[in-house]
Amino acid sequence: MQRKIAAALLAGVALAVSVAPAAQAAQSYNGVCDDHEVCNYRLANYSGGIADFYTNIPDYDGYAWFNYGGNINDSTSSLKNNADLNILESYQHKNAGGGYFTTGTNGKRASFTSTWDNTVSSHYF
Ligand SMILES: [Ca+2]
Ligand SMILES: [Ca+2]
Repeated sequence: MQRKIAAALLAGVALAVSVAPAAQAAQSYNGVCDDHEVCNYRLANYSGGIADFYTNIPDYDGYAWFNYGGNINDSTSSLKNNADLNILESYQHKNAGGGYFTTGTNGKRASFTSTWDNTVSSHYF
């Protein structure tokens, strides 16, 4: 009898272990900076609010900062490009309009120059 209980407990543990990774799967725009995402931050040094995206975003208007609030358009001050294969292009205007700067694969920018601070309105990989 004790052996049966032990086997049942072990089965329960095995099930819990196998389920855990699925619960942690990366999700776009959930406030967590995951692999393969571009993660924008409201303030310098990756602080003050986050917006994390897995895909191109042609218009930042309508997205809000997690943990901070407010529209993300024209208010990014630092970012991470967690994409392994894709260079990130951050644009001054929506729909890839205006000037842009690039951030390499797995690159980071702890702060922007004054020209780019609080200007980004779209991004493309
Ligand atoms: Ca995420
Ligand atoms: Ca802009």
